[in-house]
Amino acid sequence: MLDQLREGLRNAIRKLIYSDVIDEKTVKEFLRDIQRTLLQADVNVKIVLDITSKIEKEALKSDIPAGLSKRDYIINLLYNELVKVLGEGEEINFSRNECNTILLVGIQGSGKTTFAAKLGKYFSREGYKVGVICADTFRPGAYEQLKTLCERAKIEFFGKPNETDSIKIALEGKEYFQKRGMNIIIVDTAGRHKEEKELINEMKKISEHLNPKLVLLVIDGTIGQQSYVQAKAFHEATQIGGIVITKLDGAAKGGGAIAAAASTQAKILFISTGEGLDDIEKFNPQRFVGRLLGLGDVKAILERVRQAEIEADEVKARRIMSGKMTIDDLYDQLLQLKKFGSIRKILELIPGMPEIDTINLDEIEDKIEKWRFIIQSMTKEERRDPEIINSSRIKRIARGAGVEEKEVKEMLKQYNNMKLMMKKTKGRFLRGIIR
Ligand SMILES: Nc1nc2c(ncn2[C@@H]2O[C@H](COP(=O)(O)OP(=O)(O)O)[C@@H](O)[C@H]2O)c(=O)[nH]1
Ligand SMILES: [Mg+2]
Repeated sequence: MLDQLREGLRNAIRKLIYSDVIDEKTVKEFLRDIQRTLLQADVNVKIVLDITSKIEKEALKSDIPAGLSKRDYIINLLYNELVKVLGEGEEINFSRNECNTILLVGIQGSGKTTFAAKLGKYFSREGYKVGVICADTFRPGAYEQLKTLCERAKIEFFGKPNETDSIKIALEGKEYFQKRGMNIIIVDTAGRHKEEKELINEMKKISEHLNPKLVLLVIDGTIGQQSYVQAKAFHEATQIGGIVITKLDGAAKGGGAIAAAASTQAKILFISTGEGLDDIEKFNPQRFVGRLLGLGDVKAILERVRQAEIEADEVKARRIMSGKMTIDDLYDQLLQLKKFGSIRKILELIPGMPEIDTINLDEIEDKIEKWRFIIQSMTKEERRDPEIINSSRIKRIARGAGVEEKEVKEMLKQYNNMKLMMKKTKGRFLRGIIR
C-alpha cells in the first residue's frame, strides 16, 4: 500500500538514523527529503510546508526532553505531525437491536460496488446480520456485479434487474431485509454524475427517502489532492457522513487523497487497499502513520490484546479452561481472532517483520473463514453437543456451509484437539496464537 510514499519516508528516516551527527544541515536535508516525498504523493503544498516548518522549529531547539536521542525526537515529531494531518479517526458503532442503513455514494468507478460487498463481509465478520441492496439502475451489469460479489462474500443480496426506479428498489430492499431481522443494510447507488454538485443532490434525494444511519462517500484515491473538493462538498452537505478512500494499493497519489480529505474535517472511516473482498481497513491515523514509517505498532497490538482479554467472559473462560468448551465458545474465539483484523495484518504491525510469506497465512485465514460458515450451519443442539453429529448431519452441515463433508469432519476433529489443548494449557492456547 502506498509503496512510493512509504519508501520515501523510510529512506529519509534511514538517512537520518545513519548520519554521523545531527546538526542543522542534516535536519534540513531530512526535511527536504520528506517534502519531496510528500509532494510526490500529491500532498498539498501548504500542508507539506506546514508539517516541515513545524518539525524544523522543534527539532532545532536545543532543549529536547531528557532521555531521548535527537534522532528519535525528530522521528517522533514527524510521526506526530503526520498523524495530526490525518485527523482524529473515528469509532463507529452500530446497535444490534435495530436496523442500520448505510448508503454508499460516489462517482462512477470510485469503487462503490466493490466496497459494498467488502463492507458487508466486514460487518458480517463482526457478527452482524447484513443485507446488501443494488440500487444502481443506471449501469448495465451493476446488478450482476454486486450479486456475484455478495455470493462470494456469503452475504445476502437484494436487487431487481428490471426495475428502473432506484429509490423504489432501495425502499423495497430495506423492507425486505428489515422483515428478515438484518441489523446492517448496505445500499449501493449509481453515482452517475461527474460533478460534485449533482452527486450531492443525488445523495440528498435518496437520503430523504431512505433515512440512512450513515452515508459513506467513496473516493478513488488515485485522484490525489483533488479529493479535497468532493470531501468538502460532502462534509458540508451531511451531518451523518463518513469517507472511504479506495485504491490505495499502489496509488502514487493516495497519500495526497487522504491528507486532502482529512483536511476538510470530514471523517475518514475506511480505506480500501485492493480488489479483493478482504482488502478493507478501518482507518486509524496512528496505526496508519506507524506503518508508513515502519515503526510498527506494538502498543496498539498490546492494547487490543488487553482489551480482548478483559472482554473474555469469566465464566466462559473457566468453562473453556476446564476443557468443556462448546462449539459456541469456539465460534466466539474465532470472532475474537477476527477482531484483530486479518492475521497477516497483525504480523505486519510487528516491527522488524520482513515480507511475510502470504500463502500459508491465506490458507489459515481461509480455514478460519470456513469454520465460521460450518458453525453457522449447525443447529443450536449440535453446537451444544457436537457428539450427536452423525454422517447425515455432517452432510447437511456441509451443504449449508458450502464446504466439503471432509472439511466438516476435520473441523470437528480439530475442535476436539483444541478442547484437549485448552485443558492442558489452561486456556492460553488462543492467546498464544495471537501473541
Ligand atoms: N486496485 C484496486 N481496485 C479497486 C479497488 N476498489 C475497487 N477497485 C476496482 O475499481 C473498478 C471500479 O469499481 P466499482 O466497485 O465497480 O466502482 P463503482 O462504479 O463506484 O461501483 C473495478 O474494476 C474494481 O475492481 C481498490 O481498492 N483497489
Ligand atoms: Mg457500481
